[in-house]
Amino acid sequence: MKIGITCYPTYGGSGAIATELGIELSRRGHEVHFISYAQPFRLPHFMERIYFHEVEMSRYPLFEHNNYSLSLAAMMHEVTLREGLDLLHVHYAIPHATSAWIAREMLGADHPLRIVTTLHGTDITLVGQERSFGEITRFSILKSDGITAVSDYLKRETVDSFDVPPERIEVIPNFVDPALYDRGKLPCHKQAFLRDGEKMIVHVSNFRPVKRVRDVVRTFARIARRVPSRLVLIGDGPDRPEAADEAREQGVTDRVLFLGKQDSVAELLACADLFILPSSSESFGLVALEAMASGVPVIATHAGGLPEVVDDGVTGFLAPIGAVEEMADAGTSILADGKRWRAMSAAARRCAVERYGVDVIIPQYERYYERILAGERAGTHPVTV
Ligand code: GMT
Repeated sequence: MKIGITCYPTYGGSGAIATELGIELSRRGHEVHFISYAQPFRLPHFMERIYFHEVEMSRYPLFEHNNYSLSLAAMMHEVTLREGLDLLHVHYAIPHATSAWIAREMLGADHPLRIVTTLHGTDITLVGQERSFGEITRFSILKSDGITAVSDYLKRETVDSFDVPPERIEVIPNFVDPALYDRGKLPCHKQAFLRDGEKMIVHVSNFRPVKRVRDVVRTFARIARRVPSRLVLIGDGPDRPEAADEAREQGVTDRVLFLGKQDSVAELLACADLFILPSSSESFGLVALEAMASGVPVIATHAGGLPEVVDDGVTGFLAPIGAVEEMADAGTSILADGKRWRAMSAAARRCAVERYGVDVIIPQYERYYERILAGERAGTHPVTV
């Protein structure tokens, strides 16, 4: 197949998944064309059968506000014609699904191009529910030939909030490459952060309010009183100062490290002892899966799709949103009991490989593409506005 992939190319789980999907598809013999404003951050320099098409923005002075969605549509149209794409797979509904729809309209009704849209999370739970975006989000989703959601939770949200018929949405969960997240093979950088005997607790996010970074620090502070440990914070975003304030208030500033944005977290997760993700909303929680693949037990909340990823008591622990005492008690008991930690670490790795490994999930995408190309075309469904 010849597949065009569009995603947000900078940081974020949707861009990471879209890029890893492209890499895996190319390994399986498909030709993949990334179409975006920058090269996806997880794309290595050269890989066979992978191409990158940079969307150029018009600099005409009248366009004070940029026209990315239109430039993207124009590039999707051009690449489809030039490269003979069979399918455009867009990640994150807005504006990618809208641009893909414009490109397909430009090609005309007889052109066989098909569009698959993967819903990732905030495109449904936040952005799509802004009053000005609601209708165009729904329209663009419904005009896609295929629609996938990364969790059962996100499917339910899309059905409930956007009145999309449930049979139109296929759940294909996020995935992880077990070979990339292998604590047995990767170098450990623990000595750069920790003193002998200390445990390494990690959080990775974009430091937005939904991530509840104050809860990360509060939970850590309570664990650190009982188990010698340090908190390694990876990523950056608007709530980073909140995390620093909380560390000061909790008196743990000297045990909290801010590493900022990192392209790859595999080597850091490879030596982590515990991962904390206390989000108030999370469609899936890809970083939790990456931690599990690295053999790291995960402390998370019951929010959104997290209970689909973390098996409470087996691969980690789930608590109500904001329940820092519960999370801290669970974290402490896991870290203080070596036998329990080893069992959870092994279970986390096993679950990530057996349920969410690339060899399990990528064939699901391939089969779904085949169904869509064979004519199962959701986009013909009438859109009532
Ligand atoms: O909204 C974000 O946090 C970023 C967004 C993205 O585009 O990367 O993350 C969403 O998609 C990820 C990949 O499918 C999921 O793992 C995250 O759970 C999801 N974020 C939220 O639902 C908040």
